[in-house]
Amino acid sequence: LDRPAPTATASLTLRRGAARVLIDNWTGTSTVPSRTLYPHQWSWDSAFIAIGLRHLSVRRAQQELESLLAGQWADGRIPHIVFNPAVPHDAYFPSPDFWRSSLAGRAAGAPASAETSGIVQPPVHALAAWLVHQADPEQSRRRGFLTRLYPRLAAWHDYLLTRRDLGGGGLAAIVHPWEPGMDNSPCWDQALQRVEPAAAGEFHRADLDHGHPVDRPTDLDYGRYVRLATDYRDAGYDDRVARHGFAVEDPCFNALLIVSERALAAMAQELGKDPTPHTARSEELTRRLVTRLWDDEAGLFRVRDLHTDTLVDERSVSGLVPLIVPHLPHDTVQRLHQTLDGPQFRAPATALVPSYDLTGHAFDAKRYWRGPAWFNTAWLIQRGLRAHGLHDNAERLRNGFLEEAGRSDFAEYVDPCTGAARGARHFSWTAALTLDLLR
Ligand code: 9WN
Repeated sequence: LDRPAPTATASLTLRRGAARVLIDNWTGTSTVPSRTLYPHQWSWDSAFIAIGLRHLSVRRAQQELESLLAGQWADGRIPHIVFNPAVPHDAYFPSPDFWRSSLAGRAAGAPASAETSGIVQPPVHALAAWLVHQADPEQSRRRGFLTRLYPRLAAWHDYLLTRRDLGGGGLAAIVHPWEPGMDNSPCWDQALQRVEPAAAGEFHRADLDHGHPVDRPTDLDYGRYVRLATDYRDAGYDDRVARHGFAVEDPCFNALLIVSERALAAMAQELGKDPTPHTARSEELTRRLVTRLWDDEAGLFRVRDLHTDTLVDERSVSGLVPLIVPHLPHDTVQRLHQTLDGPQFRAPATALVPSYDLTGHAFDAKRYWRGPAWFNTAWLIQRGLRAHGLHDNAERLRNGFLEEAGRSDFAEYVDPCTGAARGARHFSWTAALTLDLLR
């Protein structure tokens, strides 16, 4: 699966195709992940999208992040969805009338001016903001981009490291399977067993109007997602009083927090502020990530279930994404590299990284985060490989990414056993990260 770098002509075709996707998915203030499946603004999607948009229009990339932050809550949380009021409620489930953020979330500081969800997604935003700034520092300074973003992003990280340190071990916890952005990963199966699903008749799954049932989470999964979100909403989305039926520490989520904390340090420096609180925090987080989530025998990071305070016995791509953390112990990097190249994650038909262990008991080549290979995790891992000087592997992943993004018409994900495109097409972060890898 060693693909050559794209030729100049192939690069031009890819660049045009990717730009077309982002132009078509732009709503005027932000970008939808997909016109069909996801018709609102999603949190970590927007961060990846801004990273690509900066190559087309720095101004638009800034707007992408700023419109997301318009939905930020007073307690610092950045919601996982900011709803577009022009989109009919039946176009996506759960809709604003399920979350009821402006009413139910008032005490936790939900904005009155926008309807949002009440949960979060991985903190890629500060990394994205810093990369957007770097695309045109002069223009960014003129517009006061970082001056506006820095305090908001710092408040976001503060929220995660105070209200969400549910395990008391200094890492951020997630309280819903939608929060890590890997909704139906087998990593959550054990913890979800404890959650009584909402009855199927209580909700209508709009995702099945556009997506294929074999590609998507099951009805049982959805019953549990609805139950957890309902309970959180009924507790006013207030982490001080909510009794979370699901609480885990996810390696990918926390690795992104570390990298974003380093981006905050760079921003602080640029703004003439003291960067050391951020560098110290990123170092402390790195130590905690290794202490709490590293499994040397498995050769990757694992999820910690906070209800049992044990590591979950599943191997997923989330445990490989921490390669992106720059100051990992040397041995840890070597083990991660071996795991990535071993039988569990080296897929027969894609250069991308499968979302779950190919040899694992729950592996399913088609179903969303239970096996399919995704473009955002490949982008993160190739960045991590580069950060640790593993340039040949990074290049192999990059070339494979570009080839498969083009061949799949910018698919949401691919089947790692056949290479077939799955899920939505013209998916925004696939297009955005293509632009970034084309440089
Ligand atoms: C629920 C938008 C989002 C991504 C997630 C992906 C999927 C939503 C869904 O789509 O989740 O948030 O309806 O399945 O799992 O990573 O951010 O692209």
